[in-house]
Amino acid sequence: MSVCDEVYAKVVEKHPGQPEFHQAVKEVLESLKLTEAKRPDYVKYKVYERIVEPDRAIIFRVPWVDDKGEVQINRGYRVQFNNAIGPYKGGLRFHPSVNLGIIKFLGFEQIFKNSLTTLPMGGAKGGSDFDPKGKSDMEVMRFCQAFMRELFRHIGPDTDVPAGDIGVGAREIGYMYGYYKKLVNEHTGVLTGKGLEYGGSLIRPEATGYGSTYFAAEMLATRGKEIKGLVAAVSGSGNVAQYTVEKVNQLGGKVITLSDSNGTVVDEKGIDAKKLAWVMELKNVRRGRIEEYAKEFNVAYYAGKSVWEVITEQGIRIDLAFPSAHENEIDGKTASGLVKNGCFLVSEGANMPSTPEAQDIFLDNNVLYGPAKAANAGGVATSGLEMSQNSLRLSWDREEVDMRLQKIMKAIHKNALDAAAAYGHPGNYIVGANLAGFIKVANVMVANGVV
Ligand code: NDP
Ligand code: 2IT
Repeated sequence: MSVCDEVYAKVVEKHPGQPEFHQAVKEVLESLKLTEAKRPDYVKYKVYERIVEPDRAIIFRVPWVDDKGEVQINRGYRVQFNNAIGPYKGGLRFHPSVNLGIIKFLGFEQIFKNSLTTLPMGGAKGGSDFDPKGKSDMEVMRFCQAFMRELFRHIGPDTDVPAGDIGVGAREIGYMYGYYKKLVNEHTGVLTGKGLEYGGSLIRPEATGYGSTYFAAEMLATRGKEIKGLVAAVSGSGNVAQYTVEKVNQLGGKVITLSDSNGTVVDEKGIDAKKLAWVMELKNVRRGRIEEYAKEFNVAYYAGKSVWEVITEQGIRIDLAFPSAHENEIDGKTASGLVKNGCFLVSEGANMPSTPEAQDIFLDNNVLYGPAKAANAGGVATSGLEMSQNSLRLSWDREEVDMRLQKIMKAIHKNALDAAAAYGHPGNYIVGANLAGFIKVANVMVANGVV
């Protein structure tokens, strides 16, 4: 049995009932096995054992009062996973499905993703089982303040810098930042994704979707292809999905799908800039459902179906897939459906959107498969650029930030490809991203001793 196999068995035993965490760890350890023989120092320093155990996991009660005057109790989390290469960094997710296992899987992935960005950031994640859907702005504000009332003592610009994720966007970051400032009496870069007027960075809202599209373009270039003229399916209709559509359009592609947790729309004519502006108003201002798109533009709506089920069941031809909603949204069946319907590239905007079975199907069918920790790293990379600007006390213009983002996505793509080739798996971006992300962190964990 390899060391990594033993470590995985222990993780399953010591973290029961956390299947998403097991899934994320298993995929990474499969890749890390390749380093065991070459790096006896990693074995000696027990880097594999140490990297799967969070530095700390903070769980707290979040009591708040709703508009009816009733007391509500949610649970808050912050898992600070690894700070070998920089302060803890990673988003906050507000969604009823949040539990400790979900936050641990996301925090674990973040270690390698953040390392890949080339910037000095450790890995963390947090959030709550609070559901912002259907809540008034004042309720969301009171929740955010209650959440920060505990979180503030665990974070700081050189300690841990949270940001957004599902259910946490500009509004929530604004309320949390305002309350942090009130509590600590400091105006610092303690959160990213801030509004432009109080320390935010241009391009941060766009960065995850733009980044996963840039990553797709890099993968296509290895086969002498470009996005221009290709048909894409995007899932979700939140932050990542919206800016993926924008960038695919700008690069001359056509996006024909969007979804939310209620269903999927298919618009064969393409979701152009005008329709996208309508979606942004629907989702970010009115906070409505994607079903309204079907009525507004007279296209098909599939209630209760994911984008991937609709493509599979309706036999819709696509070239590119950008899963941008949530974990495990593509399973083995729909992965086969995608391949059957012409899909030859998957660039993951969401975190861990493909099940292990789906990943195997993509690899077996020579699909250009860009795993989340590489493909969606543009978001946290631009958070890193926001931190740099906060430290410098100046702001870069759009062109400067976008140029840096593009450079980072190119570097991630190259480093992943190089690592995959160096360890005998050319073209396998899963192995490449895991190893390129890991080696930097592991070297520091050896250099800094057993801490
Ligand atoms: P948003 O909250 O802005 O949007 C999420 C979208 O996904 C919504 O359309 C939502 O539908 C849908 N969705 C979420 N959960 C489910 C579910 N369980 N079933 C069906 N649909 C669901 O989040 P983001 O766009 O920020 O995040 C999307 C993904 O991208 C997540 O996996 C996140 O971790 C990842 N990511 C985000 C980054 C960022 O910078 N924001 C960076 C890197 C990755 P509904 O409104 O109905 O819930
Ligand atoms: O999953 C992710 O990388 C994010 N939600 C963004 C994290 C960040 O700190 O910008």
